[in-house]
Amino acid sequence: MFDNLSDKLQRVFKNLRGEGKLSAENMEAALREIRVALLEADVHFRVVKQFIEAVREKAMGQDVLTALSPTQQVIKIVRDELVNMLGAHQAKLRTANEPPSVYLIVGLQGSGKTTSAAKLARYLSKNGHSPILVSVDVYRPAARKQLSVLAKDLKLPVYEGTPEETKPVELARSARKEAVQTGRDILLVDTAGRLHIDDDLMTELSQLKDLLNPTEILFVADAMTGQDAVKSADEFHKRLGITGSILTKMDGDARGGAALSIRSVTGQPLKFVGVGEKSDALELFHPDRVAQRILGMGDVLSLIEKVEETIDHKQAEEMQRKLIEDDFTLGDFRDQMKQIRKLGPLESILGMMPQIGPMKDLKNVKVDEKEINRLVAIVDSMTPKERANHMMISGQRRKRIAKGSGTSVQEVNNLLKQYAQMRKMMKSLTGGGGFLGKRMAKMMGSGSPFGGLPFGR
Ligand SMILES: Nc1nc2c(ncn2[C@@H]2O[C@H](COP(=O)(O)OP(=O)(O)OP(=O)(O)O)[C@@H](O)[C@H]2O)c(=O)[nH]1
Ligand SMILES: [Mg+2]
Repeated sequence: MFDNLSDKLQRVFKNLRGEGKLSAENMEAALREIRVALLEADVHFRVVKQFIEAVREKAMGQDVLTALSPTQQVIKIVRDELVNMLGAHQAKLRTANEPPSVYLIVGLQGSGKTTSAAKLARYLSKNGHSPILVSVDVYRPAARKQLSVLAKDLKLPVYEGTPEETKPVELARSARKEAVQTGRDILLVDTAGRLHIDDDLMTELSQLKDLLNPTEILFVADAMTGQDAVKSADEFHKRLGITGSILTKMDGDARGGAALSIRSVTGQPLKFVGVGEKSDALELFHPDRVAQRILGMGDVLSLIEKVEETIDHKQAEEMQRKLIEDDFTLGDFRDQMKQIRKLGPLESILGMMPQIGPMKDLKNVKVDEKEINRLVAIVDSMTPKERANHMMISGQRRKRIAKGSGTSVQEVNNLLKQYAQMRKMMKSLTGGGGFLGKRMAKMMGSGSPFGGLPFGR
């Protein structure tokens, strides 16, 4: 998402480093380039202006220019300013003193309100809350149904309303009553969107605000709409007073400008980002981590958290034991690939790696997730005996396996080769530490073909 910006900033720093001594002149040139990079990433011009001024002021200070490693200092200044611009701290959701806390979800049509409401409910229930949902979108016929379906999938309660309740405020009032009666501590209110901000929409939202006295008014913005998202966030804030934003579709190829501007323009923090259509594709927004990522320093913390969350520790330990005892079969190879696949889109994982040293080239690695599925299919087509001992797989059997998995003999051969390579490499990597944490980093850094995984350039 921040690829272009990230590339450009890193080039600026590289050039600065190449200059040897840092001077007011080459610092000015660097600032100009940073400015262009930010504008090209679609960051709001006012935010860019503020940013550049803040960096200039700090970077032109005497001690920076004469410091031992001036470029390092400049990078640190840019990093700190990025964090500042993004909101300094991870902004938590607030809760009311007396439950239920009401979160009003607002935004333009199609921005992702309903999806985000469901994602938030899931997130909250996983974090010790008991949310209930209600849709007050009485205009689009399928809107309320959409939320009900999502909630049912998540096994979370939703207030469906009665046939008599045709107005948003009526639905909201009853939903809150229901929340109190059923002991739910958070009520998520999904509202209707409009193509453009209009008075009707704002009046309706104001009425809901007056009625519910929400703890959070979360503005949902579609990152793909770039500056339009920022502009409407600003307008919603002026008319309604939002308390934070959720930026959706960050998994798309948006240039990231909205993410970088929305906090500065509204003065309200970006709390979550949506990174996919599924209910679990919601992430807390960490300004410092995102800044690190933009500067190519990687987001190792998020990566570790993700691995921790996803990896089955028992299985990882078992895997480790097998590796040490040289007992790592094709079946294990398959299971490991499945685990890695569970981590989510591999590109997003690689994006969290620091872009330094041997890892720098990782950015250009193309990950073919279909390829992983094919490999899994090949191993699935083997007999348990074959999975335990790959040496017994004859040419004839390779043909059958290829047929059974809808692949070619060549692909089967390749997989067996990769597996053999992986075993060899694993043998040289045995030792203490978490399996997919340290190991994965080592595997990647070693310049090996990703432990036989289907990563190509
Ligand atoms: N890729 C991706 N798609 C998303 C994300 N969030 C929402 N979507 C998709 O965007 C589309 C619109 O989402 P909705 O949640 O229905 O949007 P809405 O704001 O409720 O729309 P209205 O109720 O019509 O105003 C759906 O197809 C969602 O699956 C996201 O983070 N990533
Ligand atoms: Mg909706």
